[in-house]
Amino acid sequence: MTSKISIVGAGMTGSTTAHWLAEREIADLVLVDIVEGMPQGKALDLQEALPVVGKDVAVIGSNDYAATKDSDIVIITAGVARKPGMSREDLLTINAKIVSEATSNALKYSPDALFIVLTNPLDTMAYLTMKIGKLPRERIVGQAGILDSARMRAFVAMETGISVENINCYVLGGHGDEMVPLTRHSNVAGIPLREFLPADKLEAIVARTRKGGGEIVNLLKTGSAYYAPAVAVTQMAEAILKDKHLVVPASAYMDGEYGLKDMFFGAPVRLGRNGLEKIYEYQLDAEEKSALEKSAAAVKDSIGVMKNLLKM
Ligand code: TXD
Repeated sequence: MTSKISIVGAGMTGSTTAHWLAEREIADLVLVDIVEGMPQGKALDLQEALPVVGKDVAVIGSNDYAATKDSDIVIITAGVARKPGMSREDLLTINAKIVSEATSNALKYSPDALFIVLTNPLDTMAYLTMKIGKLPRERIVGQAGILDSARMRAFVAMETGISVENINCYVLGGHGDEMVPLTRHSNVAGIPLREFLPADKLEAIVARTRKGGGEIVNLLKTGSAYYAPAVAVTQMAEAILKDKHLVVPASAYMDGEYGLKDMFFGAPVRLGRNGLEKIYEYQLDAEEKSALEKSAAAVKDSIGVMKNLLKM
């Protein structure tokens, strides 16, 4: 492989990301974690699976960032995950320290890498990565929107019995319970979702989407979702390495878009080989704007708390 992706945090999300990425055969992979032996063990297990599926990808596990040298992309999933009753914000204090360390260490060995952050609270941790790494906004995005939109798509498919391939949904805003599922912009085979489903069903889908992460946390009892988040970040990494100019919902640094400044927020972004190429702005009606402002306020609060905590 000519490309290299390093995944920091070889827990549920990190290792599942390695699995999806290996299947795509787009880059050699490195898993880094602080737990001794664990990333090595998972990497070796995955390496031994690849002959069966016929994929030629090198997978290395390590506790040392030296193994990540010259990565094209660094994916950060290191940190603690939610337990039942916890919000994503509850993770802030612990994860801020872990993400800061991960960013600095990864940059030592891959000064030109693009970063994709998953660690929660997502928009705040992406902001932290950008500031700690002194990265231009092109080089750092956070994964949230593909996942949130995929959840909404899955719920619409369950409700309608129609193929997920026909269902397009868009979720805007922060990766928290105030996220904004855009029903007006979502559709089934081009037919607006609002025409396709009765209002009460649609409302229930919006509510379930907003709490989609919590639903899984409550079922699992230990840890949070990982299959869907991992395949979402895989799609982002693939779009970057293949220079696809793919537009996906993701968390990006806002510099005036949607009237927001100096914060990360979920919006449609175009991804290519240089990372973030462009942020698109939807025309929003008054109701959508007010939902967006609520979501932005929640993210701003979280970033404010982190800045105080780290005296940034
Ligand atoms: O879509 C999204 N953005 C999310 C984010 C979807 C799923 C998970 N999301 C968040 O990712 C979640 O809320 C957590 O903050 C992270 C990681 O979740 P995961 O489910 O993968 O948690 P695990 O299984 O506990 O794995 C975390 C790993 C674990 O192996 C730790 O040993 C490791 O992180 N860890 C570290 N690795 C490297 N360096 C340091 N300092 C470190 N600290 C912990």
